[in-house]
Amino acid sequence: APAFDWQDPLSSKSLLTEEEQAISETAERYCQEQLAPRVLQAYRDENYDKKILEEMGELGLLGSSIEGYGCAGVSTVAGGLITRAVERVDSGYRSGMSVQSSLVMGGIHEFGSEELKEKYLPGMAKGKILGAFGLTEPNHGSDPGSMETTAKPHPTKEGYYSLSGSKTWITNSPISDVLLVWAKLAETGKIRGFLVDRKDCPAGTLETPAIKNKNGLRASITGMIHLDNCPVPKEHMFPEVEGLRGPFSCLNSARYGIALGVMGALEDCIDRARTYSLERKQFKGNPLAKYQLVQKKLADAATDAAYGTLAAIQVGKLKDQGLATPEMISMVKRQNCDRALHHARVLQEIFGGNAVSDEYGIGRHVANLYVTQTYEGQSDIHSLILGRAITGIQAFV
Ligand code: TGC
Ligand code: FAD
Repeated sequence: APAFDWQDPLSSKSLLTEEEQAISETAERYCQEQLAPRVLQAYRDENYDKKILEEMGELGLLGSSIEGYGCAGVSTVAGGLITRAVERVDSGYRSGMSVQSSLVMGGIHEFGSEELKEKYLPGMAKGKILGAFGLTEPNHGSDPGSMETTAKPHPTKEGYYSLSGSKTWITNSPISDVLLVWAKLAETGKIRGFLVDRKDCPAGTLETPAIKNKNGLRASITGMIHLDNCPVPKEHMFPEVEGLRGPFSCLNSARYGIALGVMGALEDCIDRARTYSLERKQFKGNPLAKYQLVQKKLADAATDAAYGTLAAIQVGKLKDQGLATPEMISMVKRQNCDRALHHARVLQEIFGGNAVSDEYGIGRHVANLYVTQTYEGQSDIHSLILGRAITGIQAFV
């Protein structure tokens, strides 16, 4: 008779191919052996070790669903299982990887010229060239369509655009070699994607200061991008795509990765809370796990983790068949981030005062999961995307 597995209650594993299971195991092993031992200190020091991307590159974990250019070409679900393994350790480590893989490599692969793909993708797949994705601006977060960053023909350099403007809250920007910057072309007012290569930028035209003292995602590095008449070769503008379809197409993949990724963070919270509740005794030597209120917290969290995982696997399979809509991705991104944050906060209560110590890890997940609910479309924005699809009425403005 089958036995109930509290770590995979609805047997999501049975939906995976052998290759997907093998990729998941490789990623989980790397993350538990190599990332888990260093995350506490990294979080305390607010330090992101960029060697991590090289290590991931050696294992073929970067840009994993891209075919060719040194990438593994695995399924969307397999890519999601990688983000889940990384996020089980820390959302910040997953963030660094998502930006590299989905937002920048994915963008170059989908919209870049053949020359750009050949020039950048193999080095990025190895984690030797690091990327950042600049969409959000100080005055325009949920509404990137109102961005102020502009690109116009460079006044003195033939064959170059000149980019000016500021982006903020940009993952990896201080350590990035290439920055995918979205800017409005002055001639048309349309949004275009520009691949800014740091080594081509004269002094004073590109600054990427770090944003320090974050109270979440501290194991990831975040910064700004300041462009002051920065010269960018015309062939570094994505040739075909214009408008928000460009950045949002990249976001579809990254949002999918978050949907499965945060299930890893939630599962780690469940695992830690279960262990703690079995060990900690209160009232006549009983473990906390004996009390019904504690069991309900674990049951609620395990149920949403299992449902969220199944839903994300389903959307991944549809995506590979060309049958996924952006709204499906909004649904799993919103639901899984909201439920992961909610349950992490509830499970934190099981640790009592000890939850306040960073040694127990639960507070770190709570702080990180707030960020996952906020970036790549805050949950209320995804509600409006879904509401628009359900009613046909746009409620953003
Ligand atoms: P809207 O009218 O809805 O659309 C404008 C154009 O874009 C197209 N489009 C999409 N295309 C592909 N995939 C999608 N998901 C798409 N969503 C929209 C749409 O078809 C249209 O195309 P066209 O050709 O007709 O022009 O635009 P809007 O201005 O009304 O948008 C509203 C809204 C709220 C949907 C949108 O602005 C939104 O999603 N806002 C959230 C902003 C956001 O997600 N920012 C993410 C920044 S990057 C980031 O956070 C990285 S964190 C990384 C990490 O560390 O892990
Ligand atoms: P705002 O847009 O000001 O929204 C504030 C609140 O108002 C939200 O709750 C929102 O839902 C709500 N709201 C806004 N408009 C409406 C409306 N019409 N109806 C109802 N409610 C509304 N961006 C990048 O481009 N690249 C990155 O790599 C990146 N990395 C990030 C890393 C971190 C650590 C963080 C914190 C953010 C990152 N971001 C990045 C930015 C992120 O995408 C934005 O923070 C997010 O899109 C929200 O924008 P905002 O912070 O300006 O909030």
